Amino acid sequence: MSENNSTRFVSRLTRDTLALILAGGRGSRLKQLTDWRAKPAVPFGGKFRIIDFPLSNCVNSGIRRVGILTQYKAHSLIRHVQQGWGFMRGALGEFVELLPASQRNERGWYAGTADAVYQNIDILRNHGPEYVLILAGDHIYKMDYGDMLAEHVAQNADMTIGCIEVPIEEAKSLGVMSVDANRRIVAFNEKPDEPTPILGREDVALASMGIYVFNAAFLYEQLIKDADTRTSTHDFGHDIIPNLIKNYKVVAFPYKDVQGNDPGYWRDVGTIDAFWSANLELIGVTPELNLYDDDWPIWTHQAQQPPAKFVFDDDDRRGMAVDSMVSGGCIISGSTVRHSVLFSNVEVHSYSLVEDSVVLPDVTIGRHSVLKRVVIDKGCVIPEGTVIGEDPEQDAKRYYVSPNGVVLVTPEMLGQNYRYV
Ligand code: ADQ
Ligand code: ADP
Repeated sequence: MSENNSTRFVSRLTRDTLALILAGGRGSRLKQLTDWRAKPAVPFGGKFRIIDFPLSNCVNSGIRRVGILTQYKAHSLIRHVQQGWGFMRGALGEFVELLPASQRNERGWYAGTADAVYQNIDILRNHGPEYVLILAGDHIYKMDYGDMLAEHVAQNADMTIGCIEVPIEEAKSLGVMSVDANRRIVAFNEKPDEPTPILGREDVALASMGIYVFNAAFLYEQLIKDADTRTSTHDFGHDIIPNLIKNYKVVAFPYKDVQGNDPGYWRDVGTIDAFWSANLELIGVTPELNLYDDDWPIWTHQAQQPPAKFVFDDDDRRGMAVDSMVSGGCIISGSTVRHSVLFSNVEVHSYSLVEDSVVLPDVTIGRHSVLKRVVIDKGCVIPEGTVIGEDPEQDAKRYYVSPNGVVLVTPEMLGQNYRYV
């Protein structure tokens, strides 16, 4: 196929596709950061939320019909999507639609991921897509889904699963597959205690990214079958995939990022440690995840904010940030910020030091504070003279301290009940 024809081929496929983002999980390993919001709504990278990544991947791939399945603590997710993603052009058939668990059948709340999709079959059918792309709402990566759709069609597959090579230890928390020479999946185990390595490579396994392409009619048929199976937990990883590989053509699609890096950047910021380090990695000179790439922009809700401001205090002490990312609306006065990410509207007052920290939006840090290796949740007001990160035992009495010694501070831990998550 000539390049022109193949581009047209892919654009037809993306137009015929409806994407569903599974955004209902809590992400309990993020501790109190997800006490009030679902994991996909967790802020990331200075001004985004995690769900902006799969959503932007859809829009940039040319998939402009997107449903978001929500369940757990969906309020902030819903607000974010409504505020930030209203730019889709309804007149052209584009939409980002929220599909909250609304007890559409006798089963009640969404049981597993497959049940979440099953409960929306009538809505899917009404939209009439040819293909359904199912995505997890909680990973950070940049991927052109058009390539995966093209491969799905070229292989004449019933289902295609995005996959990535991971160290064998990490594979224990993922779905692990084995494939034949044509990348057809011949074995699949969800979160195995002993992951099967890739043949000849003892310490690497082939893991599912939790992203799936289905022919729509085939998906509906399988979901209905699964819904009638009493022994099923109605989950893609546990039930649907292990069943399908027995009788149908299920193919693995190896992930490349949009720059063509194989495997490319893909992060599950599922723990406080992973969340902290993935944010701080962005500060590096050439981070693996490039947020400054005009070819694959990450879209989000942009509040109107003035530029970040760095001011002297009364004693002529400089307010400054080095080796850091500082978002709009921040004011750093007479204090020092080092190797940190400050989200929007953070105020750091005089005589304070913020180091190796991730500060979510709308935080105020009082004078004479010292904060090191801290994740501060949205809306915290840090009282004057607060010291965190010097004495883990002391910190653990009041805050959450991660295995790597990162301290999480939320408004509740400070005795504040601000909650605009
Ligand atoms: P997990 O991520 O552990 O494994 P799961 O907890 O089911 O699977 O979450 C998948 C996605 O669905 C998440 O985005 C989550 O927010 C969402 N979700 C969970 N329950 C939901 C519900 N009831 N309603 C709506 N959305 C819900 C999966 C696969 C593995 C694969 C990993 C990759 O099962 O095989 O390796 O993803 O991370
Ligand atoms: P400190 O940081 O020393 O405790 P302030 O709270 O007075 O001092 O803030 C220091 C500086 O931050 C001010 O001089 C001002 O330039 C800037 N600033 C504070 N609030 C605002 C605001 N609402 N709009 C613009 N600038 C502000």
